[in-house]
Amino acid sequence: MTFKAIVIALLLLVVTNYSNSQVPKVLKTNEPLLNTPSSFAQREKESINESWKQVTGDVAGAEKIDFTDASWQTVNLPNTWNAIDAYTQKKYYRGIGWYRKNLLLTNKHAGKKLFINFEGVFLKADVYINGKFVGEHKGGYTGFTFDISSYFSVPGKNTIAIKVDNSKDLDLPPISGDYTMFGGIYRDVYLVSTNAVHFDETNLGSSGVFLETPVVNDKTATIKVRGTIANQSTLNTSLTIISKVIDKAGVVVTEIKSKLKLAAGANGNFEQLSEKIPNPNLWSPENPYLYTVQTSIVSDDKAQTVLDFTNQPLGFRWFSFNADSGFYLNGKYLKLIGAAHHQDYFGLGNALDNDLQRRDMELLKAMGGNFIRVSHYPQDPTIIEMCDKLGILVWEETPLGNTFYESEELKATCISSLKEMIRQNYNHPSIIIWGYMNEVGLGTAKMAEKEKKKGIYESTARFAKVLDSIVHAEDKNRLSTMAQNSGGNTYYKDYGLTSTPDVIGWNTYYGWYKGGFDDFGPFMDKVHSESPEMKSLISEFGAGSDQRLHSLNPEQFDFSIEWQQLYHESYLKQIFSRKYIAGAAVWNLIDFCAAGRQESMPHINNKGLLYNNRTPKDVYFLYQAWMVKTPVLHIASRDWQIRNGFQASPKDTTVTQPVKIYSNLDKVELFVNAKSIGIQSVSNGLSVWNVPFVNGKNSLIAKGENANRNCEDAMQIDFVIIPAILNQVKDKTFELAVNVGSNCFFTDPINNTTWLPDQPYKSGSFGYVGGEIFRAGEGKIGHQSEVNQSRNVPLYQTFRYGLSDYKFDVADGEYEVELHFADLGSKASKSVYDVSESEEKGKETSQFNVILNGYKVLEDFCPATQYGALNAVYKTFVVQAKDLKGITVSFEKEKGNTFLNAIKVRRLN
Ligand code: GCB
Repeated sequence: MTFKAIVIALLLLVVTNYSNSQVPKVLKTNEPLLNTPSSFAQREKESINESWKQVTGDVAGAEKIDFTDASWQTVNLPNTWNAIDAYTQKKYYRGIGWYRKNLLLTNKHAGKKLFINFEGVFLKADVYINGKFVGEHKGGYTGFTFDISSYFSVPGKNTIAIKVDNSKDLDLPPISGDYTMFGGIYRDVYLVSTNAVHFDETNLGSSGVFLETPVVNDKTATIKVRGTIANQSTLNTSLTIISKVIDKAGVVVTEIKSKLKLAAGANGNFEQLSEKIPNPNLWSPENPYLYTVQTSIVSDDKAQTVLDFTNQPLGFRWFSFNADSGFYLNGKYLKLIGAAHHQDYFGLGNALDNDLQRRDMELLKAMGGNFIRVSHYPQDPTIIEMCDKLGILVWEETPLGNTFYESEELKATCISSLKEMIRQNYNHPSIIIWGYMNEVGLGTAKMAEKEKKKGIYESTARFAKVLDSIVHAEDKNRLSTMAQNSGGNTYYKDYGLTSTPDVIGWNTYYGWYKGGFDDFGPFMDKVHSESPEMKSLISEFGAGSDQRLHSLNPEQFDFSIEWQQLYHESYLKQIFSRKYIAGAAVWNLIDFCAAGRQESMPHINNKGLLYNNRTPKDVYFLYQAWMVKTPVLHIASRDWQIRNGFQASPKDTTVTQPVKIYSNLDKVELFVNAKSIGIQSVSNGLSVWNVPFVNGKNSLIAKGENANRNCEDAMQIDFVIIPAILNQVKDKTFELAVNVGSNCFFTDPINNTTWLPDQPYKSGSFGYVGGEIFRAGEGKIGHQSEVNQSRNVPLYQTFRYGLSDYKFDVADGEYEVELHFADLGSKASKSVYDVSESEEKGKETSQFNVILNGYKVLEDFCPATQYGALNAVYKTFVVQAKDLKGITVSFEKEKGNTFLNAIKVRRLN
């Protein structure tokens, strides 16, 4: 082989010819890579993502060669048509869209077998080449490949047209879920060209080659390689199949050879078993050591041409779940701690490039995560490739959630997606469990007709058994799982769903949707004692948070950063103190698009440990403090850089507020404005400080004690002390804003105005008189619907109703009073989520008068009918405060209730 040929061969190895695999940058072997002079692999895999034409809507004749697509937009893949609307409206576009591309094939493609491979198209794809229908694929989260050799003109110009459909279709999973079902060709597309003899490209989108490790322990391991080879040539052929296991240094640690004869046009299977490999380097989160298995098809003639080859990742590891003592990897106890992951990014929808996918997994690893629930559906191949490389154990699942009903088509797609997922990802050592249902009884539980409900549970349970047996038939070495909702414990058990999969995942939201977070541990203990044989882990737990909301008195469902902190602090302790809980995946690693959801950030499910732009929230560092070995030090409530606090008495020059530090160090020292305020021990990753803030800038520096003194974290806080006696403030820039009916400070990120939490009126200060905090259901504060016409949605999602007055004991002068209203209580405002009927029933639409220092400023004021329920209404009035009587806003009920969402007073003169 000439030097040039060797270079070309190596380049081809690196650049073109592998799927989902760990390929050393330069393959060095301790023997010539291939022992034939003129041979190099005859396979090419080329991305064809560029310059597609795209249009939303169905267009007659769009598959035809001579169709004019000049008016369509030009896009590169990955692409979704919901990149904007899903983040701004509940009803984003779900329907048909078309993509077209011209592809010039040159002589190099002549005589090749050609395949088109899609990594993911949501939800249904009809593929046409040069006007002819090639095939259809159903299921939006798994890849698929078509043999298109006979459709293309080579050399020549070819037209690819894809009709994509993301319409809601009850026969296609996911039939339910809060996450956005973005439509489009949102993952990479490849043209694969092979020799006429090649690994089977049409085995459900897989590589056609499957690896197993029949023996694996710390002393020895063997590998089994099996697959199918297609002979699409017109000649009978004799082949040698060579599989080499190559370590990271490029050394071939074992080689297996076998023979296969294939008649013209025939497919044939092969299976190879290696010799024992001594002292395998075991794969684990600390040591994600990957070997490469390079399998080649070599012609048995004199030329010994390499006809095809593939590189697959190999990790030597074994694992087990124990109902009493949790999870073991390579014989050692390991608590699985990580997060679930959705796949969108603000402005891009689900069409992320591979760099962004890689970064998500790096962020999980940097958090100390050793576990991911790839949910609720298979994701980009890059995700699992990264889990292999970084040492993150994987639960991957197919997207049947909430409900199920007997439909042959639905069942068929669930089955095909499950098989595709398993075959496409079979070789990844990071994967340990396959899931096939999420909270599948939850939708059914709400059903009123008893018999119908029973029927659905029974058929769900029957179908779970079918899916479970498919998992085991496809993969004998991994386990099956299903996520169940803690609320459905009894029906899962009654219908046998709890005993169908090998491992049960529990989605538990105690402390968020219901109950307190301290109910979580006892719930798990109960489940464990009732079913001691059940192997369980926590597949979801989480609390929403919004960087604009902070609280010194956080409470359930207030979306404050501080409630999310408390929630995870508590869950981590409870999870770690129960060995039988094999592990836990936080819901969710990253805030994700849930178009139908409203809450504090409409269209976003904000239970992430990171914001959607991938900036970490405080709780990300709490996980680091528990999981990471290198020093971690983080001053928490990091988003809260503009704080306000009430002076306790007029002479005080400081206001004391708590500040948390997350760390894995034993002891931490905190300096406030350059003065140490002490040294504290850290327990469960946490230390809590009482920090005396001065008016104006405050610098906080945390330092590790002793050996870790060099470890430091700092933040600056602008603190505004609110005087105890307001009428002593003579400053004409005086302004006070209140988030009425809320326990939270709300900071408007655009102008930094902080709206204070509400308080009862205190003489000399301010506050409400009478009324109650609005709770939409089960004690949760506020309403979860989007309030329109304001960027400050959370400010309007809470209110106080039934109040008689709002008072400010301000100094004499002229003031502007801003009153903010949005009727949350009227029937018209019923939210799509969780608003209990009883709260809403029988309510009259609220109408009242507003009187400002004795003047009726709003008469027969009925925001819901005049402006629409859930619309922000904002009125300003000018008022004179005289004779030290301050400002009193009075509310006079006519119908329903009086209410107020926010109020601001601003001195004018
Ligand atoms: C669940 C679902 C998940 C939701 C989550 C939530 O139980 O499995 O898809 O996003 O709750 O945040 O409500």
